[in-house]
Amino acid sequence: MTALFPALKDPTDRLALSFGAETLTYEELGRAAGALAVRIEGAGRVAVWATPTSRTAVAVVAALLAGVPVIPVNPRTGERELAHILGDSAPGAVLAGADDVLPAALAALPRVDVDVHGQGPAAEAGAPDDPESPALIVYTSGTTGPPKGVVLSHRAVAASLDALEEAWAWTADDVLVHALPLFHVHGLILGILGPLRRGGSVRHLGSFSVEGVARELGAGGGTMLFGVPTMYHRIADALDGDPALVRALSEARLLVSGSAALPVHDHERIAAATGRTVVERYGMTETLMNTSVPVGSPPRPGSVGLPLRGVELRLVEEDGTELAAYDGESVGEIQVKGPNLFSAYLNRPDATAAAFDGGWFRTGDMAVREPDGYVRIVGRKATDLIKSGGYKIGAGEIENALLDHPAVAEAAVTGEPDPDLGERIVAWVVAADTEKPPTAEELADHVAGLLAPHKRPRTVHFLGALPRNDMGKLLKKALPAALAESGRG
Ligand code: MCA
Ligand code: AMP
Repeated sequence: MTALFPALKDPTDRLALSFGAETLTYEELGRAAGALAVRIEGAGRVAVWATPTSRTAVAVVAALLAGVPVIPVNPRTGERELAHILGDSAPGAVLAGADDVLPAALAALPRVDVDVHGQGPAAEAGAPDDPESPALIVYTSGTTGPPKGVVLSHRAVAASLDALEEAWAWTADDVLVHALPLFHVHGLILGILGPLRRGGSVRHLGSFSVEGVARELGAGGGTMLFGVPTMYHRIADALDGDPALVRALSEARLLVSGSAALPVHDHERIAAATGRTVVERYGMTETLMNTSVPVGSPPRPGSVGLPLRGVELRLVEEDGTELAAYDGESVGEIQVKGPNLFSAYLNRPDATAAAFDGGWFRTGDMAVREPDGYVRIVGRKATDLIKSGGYKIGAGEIENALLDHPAVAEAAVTGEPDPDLGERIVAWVVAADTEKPPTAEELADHVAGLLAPHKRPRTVHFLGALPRNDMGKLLKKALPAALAESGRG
């Protein structure tokens, strides 16, 4: 395979990264990452304290150059989730900024400070001896149990980014604007490694704001925007009465949404105000990118487009039969094959084996195919997986965290439709002492502290008992009726 970052081979003073006032040219990035790569060679795996800063970008590029697998860590990860990630992935060191304050579990590891102005020998371009060697281990939630570490190879990263180059006509002239977190595939692999692989540049906003998008896409010179549907929803809400935002979006070359479905209503509001259509692409931590609406094709709100180069996609019925129909109505589970796929779940051969059906990866997403091959996602197999703000969250991990609160006797978690977040986490709780139930805020803080703030329940309902069948199995569908009956709804 080619080097991951060809632009670091003969680096120029072109802008590579900008995080607010902090900017790095390819030459500066090459020197900083080159210096850091030398320091971490042979470190085994490294955890990266993935703040939305240039340090994270430099640390990840350095590790990839050194052939050291990276575990990006959400700086807001709660204690239980962090303990699981560190126990499972066993990093040999943590890379963080000199002034970052790390939680005890990470502070116990050998620490390597990331100096974004480090002066090393110019970096190698980053061609691993073995393309199958692990590049990143990204943790992702399942329906039950703690998150699993998805091992992504150099081959998978390069293949997926190069397929997007073709689908989006993505070049070194592109300036990508985004505000995504840097501990998931969307923000880190697509949003940072993507522009760097093309030799283009990225302007990261630090945190999402509609004003920031207008500023960086407009006068800031941005040509592309990546976001989750919640961000596009907030943009759509703001378009009326914000001519600068309308102009910035109208002038952008490409607006891309992913990580969850962008409602047709938001597609339409953006198209009506700006004349631009948002392109949707469909991916997953385990598969990186699978499909996209190709740039320049007619608008298709509600569709995630066609399989990307190298990706084979099929729909499979419940009984395992492959669907032949391209009729826009026969629903099957999406299964995929291709060079974009992950290598394995770390330390979980059982889960890895269960995720495949004769070489095809079972995505758990349900879809139909239109006569021209366009894929439309219509649902998800597992109701216990929630997508909130573009984050995948397992109901089971939140239920377990809630049950660990001394004032909680029983707990169930569901995802309810939410106009802003797509789905909102709702907790249904039986208090240990029904006379003195905990507050909703207390429970949200408890979950945020153990797992992560984005996993906290946004609504908490208190019930006298959870609805169960004769076998004692929880009936999640009956929760709203139980609440109405209890007179508390
Ligand atoms: C609130 N906060 C708390 C608590 N409540 N902190 C601790 N305890 C609490 N009880 C803090 C938060 O940390 C945050 O701080 C602030 O309050 C607001 O948090 P929140 O309400 O969660 O923010 P939001 O408004 O709901 O965020 C919307 C968002 C966010 C910006 C759209 O959901 C987001 O960034 N989503 C991106 C998800 C993503 O990248 N997914 C990719 C995975 P502060 O304000 O300081 O931040 S999917 C993927 O990778 C696949 C491959 C794909 O297809 O893309
Ligand atoms: P994650 O496990 O966090 O990587 O999330 C992957 C999941 O996000 C997929 O299995 C889909 O359910 C969902 N997803 C990603 N992109 C889209 C999209 N454009 N439309 C609908 N769902 C999407």
